[in-house]
Parts: sequence; structure tokens; C-alpha cells
Amino acid sequence: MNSGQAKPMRGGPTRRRVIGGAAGLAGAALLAGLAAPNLVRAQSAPFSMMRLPYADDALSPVISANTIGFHYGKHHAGYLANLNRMLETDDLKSQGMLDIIKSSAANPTKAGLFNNAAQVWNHDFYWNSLRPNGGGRPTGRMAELIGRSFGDHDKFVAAFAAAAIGQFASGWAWLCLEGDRLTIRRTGNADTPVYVAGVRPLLTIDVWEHAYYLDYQNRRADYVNAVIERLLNWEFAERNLG
Ligand code: MN3
Repeated sequence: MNSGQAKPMRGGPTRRRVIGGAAGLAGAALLAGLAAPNLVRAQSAPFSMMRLPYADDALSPVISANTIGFHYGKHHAGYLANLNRMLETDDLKSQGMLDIIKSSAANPTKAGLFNNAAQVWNHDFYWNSLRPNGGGRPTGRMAELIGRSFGDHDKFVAAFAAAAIGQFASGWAWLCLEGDRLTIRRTGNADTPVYVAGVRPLLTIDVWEHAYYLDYQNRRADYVNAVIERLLNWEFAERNLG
């Protein structure tokens, strides 16, 4: 289980500070589902934090432990706490995460619920879209799809970076599978392609300022380019092809 995500930790156990260890069995159960397309969660509320698949300093220097401490420990955890609190009194409380996202997306009176549920899902997907010593060029089926869809890897990188850098204000850039082709999408704020029919997310980059401001300040392009070059988890993308 999860063997594809376990990477050697730099610095050994004394330096290893895994955030979210208290998630325990619930976290392990969630990780078991991560290889499945779209991170389908079997459970219903109260939802638990996904355990990070690496130590909080494992993405450094591209993303610092300080950023992960706030991003995962405060922002992501905050969305989860809001979601669980809202679900206590919501008629969707017995549904799974994806059903909550789909139902609330279609109901303007549930915008707050949608924002928090989608942000929990998006962040779970983001942490899994990254890995230590990632980036580079995929092989096999992903490489073939990139060639067919974008021409070559450099053209894919240019298009993905442009989407992430060009997203106005807060949001996300996505690599998706639509039919037999890869596509690049961007979404604003909490929005997500996961509930859009015919669209299968493969990888995402969070471009909210909280994802990079501590490390890069206003230099979003430097964050985006470094993530694409050094952190993208192509094994995760390939598993999401189904
Ligand atoms: Mn974020």
C-alpha cells in the first residue's frame, strides 16, 4: 500500500517531522485510495486530514518546511475544520466527498460548503501531485500522451506554466485527461475540474499566494517553474489515467 509514494527521507528520523501523524489509521486508509482516480473517499463526515506522503522538509528548497507548515497545517486544515463544522447541520452530511462537491456545486445556497469541500479535495490532490526528486520527463504512456496532445514535452511545460502563472488571483492549474488527449485547465478560487463530466484531473499546481508567498513573495513564475521542473509526481499522474 502506498509503496509508490514512500520516498527516502533526507536527514534521518531525528530530522523527520511528519505533519499529520495523528491522522493514524484514517490517514492510512485515505492514502490507500490515492492511487485510484480522483482520490475517491469512501468515508463520510467527519473527514480527516490526509497524511502528507513525505516529510515537511522533503520538498525543500522548492517548497520550504515553513510553507508546508502553514499551507498544510493551517490553510488545508482550516478548510477541513470548516467543512466538518458545516456538515454537522447539512443534509449532505452522510455523503462522500465527491458527492458533496458535485451536489454543492449545483446549489448556489451551498457555496460555502462547496468552497471548503473542493479545497480539501484540491489540496489532497496537490500534495500528491508533488514528490521529492520529481519533475523531469515522464516515460511510457504519459510521454506518449504529452507528445500527442502538446507536440513535445517543452511545449507542455510552456503551456502548463503559462496557465499557472496567468491564472488571475487565486486558483489552480490542472493537467487533465479528456477523451484520448491531455488538456490544461485553470480554475479560480476553490473551483475544481473533478466534478466536470468527461474531465479526469491528473496533476495540479496551487497558485494561491499562500502556496508560495513565504518562499517566493510575488515571484509566482519562479515557484511554478521550480515545481514543474523538480517536483511534479509523474507516477501519480500515470496512476490517475486509470
Ligand atoms: Mn492552497
